[in-house]
Parts: sequence; structure tokens; C-alpha cells
Amino acid sequence: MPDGGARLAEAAFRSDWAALGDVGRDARSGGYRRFAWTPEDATLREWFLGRAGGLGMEVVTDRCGNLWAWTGDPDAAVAAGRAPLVLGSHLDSVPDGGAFDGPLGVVSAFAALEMLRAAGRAPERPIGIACFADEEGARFGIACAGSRLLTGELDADRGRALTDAQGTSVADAMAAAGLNPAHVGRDEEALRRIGTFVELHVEQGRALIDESAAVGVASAIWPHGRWRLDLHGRADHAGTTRLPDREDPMLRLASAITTARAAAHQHGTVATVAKVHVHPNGVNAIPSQVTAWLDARGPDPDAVRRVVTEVSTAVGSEASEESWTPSTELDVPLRDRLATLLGDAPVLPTGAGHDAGILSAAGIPAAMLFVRNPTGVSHSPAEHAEEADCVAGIEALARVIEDLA
Ligand code: HGY
Ligand code: MN
Ligand code: MN
Repeated sequence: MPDGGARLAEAAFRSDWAALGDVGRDARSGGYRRFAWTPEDATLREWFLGRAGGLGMEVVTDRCGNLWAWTGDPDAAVAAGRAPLVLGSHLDSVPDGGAFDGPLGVVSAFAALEMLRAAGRAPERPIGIACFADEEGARFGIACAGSRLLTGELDADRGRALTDAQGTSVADAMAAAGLNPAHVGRDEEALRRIGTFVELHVEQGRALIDESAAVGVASAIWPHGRWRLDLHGRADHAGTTRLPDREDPMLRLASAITTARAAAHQHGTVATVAKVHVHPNGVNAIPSQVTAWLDARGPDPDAVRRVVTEVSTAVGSEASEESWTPSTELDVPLRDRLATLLGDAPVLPTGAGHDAGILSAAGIPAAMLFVRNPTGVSHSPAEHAEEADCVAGIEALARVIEDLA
């Protein structure tokens, strides 16, 4: 890639980062709230349309609300046996999330394409850039909802019926955003257009720091899931109810939290209870109901399930599985080809779920590039990537396009 390429990548990155920087940003924490099918989401989708349009790319929305920008006719390429290379990621966030988780992959895809065009390189296959809907599941509770609906891994009726804390369903939220929820479901046409999918993502850990590498390649995604705990109690007065007479569900919540941590430590997994709804949530009222969500993950799926079982036993009621992602090994030949292409880049597993994992599980050759995060922190305003490493990621993605397309 000629020298000018790095400068162009830097300029494209800076421009996009400036355009996205304030969307859904909390001035106090510096974190982001970019939830699916909200005004912030609509602004981000508008940005995506404008960014793609500026590159002469046609954008289509699939049945599940995922956006696809194309440099050429994907169907003609599929018919000619040259199914497109697709890049991209997501733009939504967790509550108070970082700036890079998701957007770095989308921004880098556009910049890499621009780099190639400026260098006069025309890929032989159309390039697609995807923006998956609701990857974090922050509002409706199921992570990678857009890609799971696309592949059929998440049942359309179940997906439409998911509700947020205010009781708004996915169907109503999508309709309010101008989509027809009746169309939601496995989208063969959209899936057929993906020859190979490569997602660039900020690393959500410290491996690349320890390896002194700006860019790495993913090997696998740990099995992981989300379970709901419904803990019933009996509402009563905090000041007049004798201790022996109390049915306080907060005690079972405390047991769930400490058991999750101890079992995770014992079984070599990770687990947390990070979302809790307390009803009625009054300082001086013993709760009648506590709903809590357990997130558990680890290299060994049986160990993860042991953690969930021990938490269920501790609280005296069965944790209800809301989502489960089995261990996902990303395409091995593709992984090795990219690691070699990128100068023997480190190859590392991740405990984070990604749309690339959902597509891989659906049989689509998929790979991931990671960009170094000097904090190692993610799902937090502290998440970070140095601009030079972001440019290195864009250059790596441009090389991947040249190699694969
Ligand atoms: O939860 C995850 O691993 C991803 O960030 N959705
Ligand atoms: Mn995330
Ligand atoms: Mn992500």
C-alpha cells in the first residue's frame, strides 16, 4: 500500500470518529447509550447510509433490520460464483459503553475501501459492509439479535416479542423505526450474498498489549450465555417486620452473586450478575420480586453450565436460559491465511460474543481482526484504541480485502 494510504486511512478515521463521537454520548461519564431502535440508533443508521452513499455504495436493509452497503451487485457476483467479501460490525452499545466496541469495525471497513480505491485497486468481487442491528442486546436482552434473527438462530416470533424495561416490544420498536416486523426471520437472500465475512473489532482484553502487536486474529469465541433469575419475596415494611417474619429476595440475590463468583473461580470460567430489577425498589420496602440476569462464559461449556447449576441451587430456583452461544471456532484456514498475511499476527480466543460468531455458526466462512486496546477494558468508557493502532487495523483490513477479494 503506498504511503499516502496511511494518511488517507488516518483522515478517514478522524472524520468518521468526529461524526460519530457525540451520538448517544453521556457528557458526565463519556460512555455511550446507543440502544437498538432508538433515536440514537436512527442517527447512527443515517450516518451509515450517508457514509456508504458517499462512496457510491447502495445500501439495503434486510428482513431483520441489518444494513448492507454494496460496492456492486452481490446477486450477480453470487451467480458468477464470486460471492462477495463482507466486512463490518455493529454501531449499538451497552449502557455506558465504550466508543470502539462495534463502530471501530464499521468505520475501518469504509476507510479500508477508500484506501484501496485511492490506490487504484479494484477488488474483483463486490465488497459489502454490514451494520448488524442490536448486537449488544442492551435494550431487549438478547445479544447479536440482528444476526441471530438473520440466520434463524433466534426464532422470529420470540425476537419480535422481546420487550424492554418499559414493556415496548421489538416489533413495536422496529415498526416505530419504519420497518415491518412481520418480515423478520431467516433471510436466505441476505445470507447467500455473504461469501466470506471479516469483522474488525477492538480487542476486549490485554493479549495484544502483552504480544506488542497492534493487530491480532481471532481463533475462537468462548461458549457463553445469559440466564434470568426470578426471586420472589413478600413485600413488607422495612422497619416493622421482624427478621424471622421476612421473605426478603435480596438475600437470595446476594447468594446468587457470591455463588456465581465462587463457582466461576472454582470451574475456570467467568460470571457476573450485572443487571437487577428490584420491585418496588423502595428504600423502606422489603421487595416482593427481584429479577436478576447472570452472564456466564468460559472455554469449557460444561464448566459454564456447572456455574449456572450451582447458582440455581443456591437461590433455590432454576435459572431460565435466555440465550446460549456454543463454543465457536472461526474458520481455521481463513484464520491462518489472515494471520500469515498480517505477518504472523497473534491468534487469540475471545470471551466476547460477536456477529462473526453467529455467522460462523451458520456455516459462513468468518474471521475477526482485533485491534490493540491499551486499557484492555471494554463495555466501559475506559475502552480505548490508539489512533495509530486504528490506522494499522484499517491497513490490515485493506490488505485482507486485496487478498480475499
Ligand atoms: O456480550 C458480548 O460478548 C458482546 O459484547 N455482545
Ligand atoms: Mn460488546
Ligand atoms: Mn462488539
